[in-house]
Amino acid sequence: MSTSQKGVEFQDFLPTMANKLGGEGLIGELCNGFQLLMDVDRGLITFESLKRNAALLGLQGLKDDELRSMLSEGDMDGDGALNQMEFCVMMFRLSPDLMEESEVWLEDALQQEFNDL
Ligand SMILES: [Ca+2]
Repeated sequence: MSTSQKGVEFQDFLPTMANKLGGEGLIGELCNGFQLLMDVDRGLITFESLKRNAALLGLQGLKDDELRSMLSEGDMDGDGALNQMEFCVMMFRLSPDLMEESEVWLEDALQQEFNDL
């Protein structure tokens, strides 16, 4: 497992989000993605729950093996699923390409959140 990957390019994306939310709000928002993806019964993101919910997040273009590699990338304790902490850490290590796609659903999620207020 590669833990030395550096240079994730958040530069385009983070300032906008940070302005809207503040630093802690931004982290909270990224972690909220966990709620959308998790298997409600287990409270974990499993391959099945990730696959089931990927389309919600605009990630339906990802193939099974890409979803699996997302999981194994983030899975630090080796149980084959992501808990919230693992997911949050993974969000910060995602590839720039994926962040670009995620920006769309994050914007949507933000919109909904603001609408709810
Ligand atoms: Ca895990």
